[in-house]
Amino acid sequence: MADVVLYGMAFSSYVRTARLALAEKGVDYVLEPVELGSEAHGALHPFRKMPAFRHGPVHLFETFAITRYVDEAFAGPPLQPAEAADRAVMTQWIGAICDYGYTALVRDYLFLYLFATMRGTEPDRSAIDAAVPKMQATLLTFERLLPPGSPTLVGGDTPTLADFFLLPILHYLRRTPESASHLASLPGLSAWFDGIAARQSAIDTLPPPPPGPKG
Ligand SMILES: N[C@@H](CCC(=O)N[C@@H](CS)C(=O)NCC(=O)O)C(=O)O
Repeated sequence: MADVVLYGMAFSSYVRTARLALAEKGVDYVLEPVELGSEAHGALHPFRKMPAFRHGPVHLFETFAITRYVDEAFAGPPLQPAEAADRAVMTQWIGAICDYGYTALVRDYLFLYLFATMRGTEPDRSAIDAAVPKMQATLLTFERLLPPGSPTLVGGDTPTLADFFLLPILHYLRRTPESASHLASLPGLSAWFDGIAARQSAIDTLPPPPPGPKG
């Protein structure tokens, strides 16, 4: 049995965040798929979400907990700032990405495209039109929070966990029309994305296309 196991699907943005942290630290691990919502899944994650994580006797869920553990338990480059104030800014970014960002960008917008792909139907045009203003406002807020010209969200030269929470979401937003054109108008976020997406960890964790309709 592998020493480090990440449970989840490679197309999930949160799973990719955990994979990015593991890749940046150079940790060998196995990515084990879960049957979403199954009893076996419930045994791994009490809320039946992904990812879940195991390292020997350590069992974890919640991506921030998993990635902090990966950073602190393994050798390799630090993924959290040394200074308390910078670490707080990193945590602030992660909170904003997982709360306001995930809601406006993923749940209320990207999922409209994802579920249509999974059903093999056209996305709901009126629902997309209703979600676009919040998606645009959220990305504009992220653009304004990014320190000017910075290659990282916190402002240093090297990425922190915060960068690995936002990258997987922007990866998908660059593939849907309204968000792609809005991102093209945001120079800071666009340059930030290009820098982080060029890292080896990002190339090694590129997600497969979302699953299509069954049967
Ligand atoms: N707060 C959780 C969120 C995890 C989450 O929402 N994962 C999504 C995939 S990106 C999921 O499991 N979705 C499946 C479902 O809701 O059934 C974390 O930080 O890990």
